[in-house]
Amino acid sequence: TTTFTYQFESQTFTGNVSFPTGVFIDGKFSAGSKGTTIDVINPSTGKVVTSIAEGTPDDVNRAVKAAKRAFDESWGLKVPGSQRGKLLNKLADLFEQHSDELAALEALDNGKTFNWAKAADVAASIGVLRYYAGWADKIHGQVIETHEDNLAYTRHEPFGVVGQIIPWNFPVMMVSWKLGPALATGNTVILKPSEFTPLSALRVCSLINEAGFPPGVVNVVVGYGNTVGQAISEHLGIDKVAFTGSTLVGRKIMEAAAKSNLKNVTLELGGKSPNIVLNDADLDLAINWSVHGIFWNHGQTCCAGSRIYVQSGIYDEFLRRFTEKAKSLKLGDPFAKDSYQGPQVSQIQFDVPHHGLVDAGKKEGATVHLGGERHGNEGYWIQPTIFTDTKPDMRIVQEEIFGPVAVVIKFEDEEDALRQANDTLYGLAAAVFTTNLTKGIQFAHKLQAGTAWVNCVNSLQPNVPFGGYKQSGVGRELGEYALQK
Ligand code: TXE
Repeated sequence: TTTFTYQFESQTFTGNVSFPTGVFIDGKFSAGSKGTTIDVINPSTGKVVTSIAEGTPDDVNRAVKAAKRAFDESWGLKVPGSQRGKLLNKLADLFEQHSDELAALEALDNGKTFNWAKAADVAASIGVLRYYAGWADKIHGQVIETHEDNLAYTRHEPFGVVGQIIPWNFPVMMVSWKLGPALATGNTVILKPSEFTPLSALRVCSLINEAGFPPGVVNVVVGYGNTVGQAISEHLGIDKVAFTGSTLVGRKIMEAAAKSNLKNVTLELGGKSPNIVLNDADLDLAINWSVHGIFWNHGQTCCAGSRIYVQSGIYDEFLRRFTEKAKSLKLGDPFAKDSYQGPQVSQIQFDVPHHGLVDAGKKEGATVHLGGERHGNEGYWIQPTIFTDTKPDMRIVQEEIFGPVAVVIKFEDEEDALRQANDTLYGLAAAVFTTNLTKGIQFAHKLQAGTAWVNCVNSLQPNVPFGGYKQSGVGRELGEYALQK
């Protein structure tokens, strides 16, 4: 097992960060069964940081055996909820103690800025772990009266071994969203991080040992989707799979689950979330949130407010000030104090938004109002980009771009805005800006989305459920809801 030490020297974080590079099974790190490795790239430069062990389907088999044994012998309902909660709280403490390090790892292989990673991703992860630690000893069923001499009761039992496949856009936060409810309810886990961003999850493995979780309760196998991801989805020894990623892969996972053992599936998939700004909106508020909605995390956010519908009375002023604000965002070294935007995560996540969709928008005749080009000569930066003069059926209006690319669309009539907002195969999130709260709430109820925000965006709380309508997903994460399935 190798541990790699990376030396950071930046204005924000200076020091060494060590992270293990093996597959993590039964509490131990080892090479993958084939002995091959995956190169981890720093998206700011396009250069290799290190290489880590490549997990394989054989490693998944090994992990399932360890997870099953741990479930039967040292976890599940054998361990009191209070003990599961204590360990989750200990893990949260360790996240707190190592938050600089975890944030630095996010900046290193994901490219998000250190400051955002620390203030948002790592802080939110701690909140989620603590929230589920609190639930661990409060999970119970009901007593149901059936007849005077008779009663029935329900028991909330864990699934057993659960598979968790997560993406690269919020690497450490997705670890917490997945581990929190699964461990609180007594499941054991095989987690597959994205092959692009494995470093923070690997570091978390050593924190899991340090916290004192019994070996085999959490196993982490980094590998490719079509090998390790597929093996998890079709494994007969896995009782549930939870996935966050593309709608395309979500379909494959559901199919593999159906064809194997009908394992329970939750999916958190893509989105093309509308953000509606009405004539009576507080413009400062609407502009600030709209900028954050699409440009935060470089547009690589499943609930990004990528379609901005603005009512005609304020359209010109909104567009002018939204553009100014977008122009002022500082692109640069993720470790620099004043950077807002780092690079896209990978060559492919640069090519698809930039060469695929931005070029499609230009060809289909939309106006590039701002940006539309690469930023810098190395790494994967895309300029904050705004399209106007779009048509509803254009690809940039319909498809998830997953880059810093907004379409701003003028509308007259509120009913028309609602119709356009709902004209999508997705339904993850939506937002409306208005100072008339009654209208805001009425609007929110008519938006076909798992989450509808009024006068804010991207507000994710540990205790509030999150998930999609339509092809944005199946099931809910976070909140009490995530304990149920
Ligand atoms: O996602 P994938 P990609 C969207 C976004 C993005 C697009 C493609 O639009 O541009 O998806 O990104 C694993 N069986 N989102 O291709 O492939 C993979 O290894 C099992 C939205 O990177 O879905 C990784 O761990 N697993 C999204 C995870 O799936 C498979 C976040 C996600 O990768 C697999 C990411 C297979 N056959 C992308 N193939 C969100 N909802 O936030 C791949 N994987």
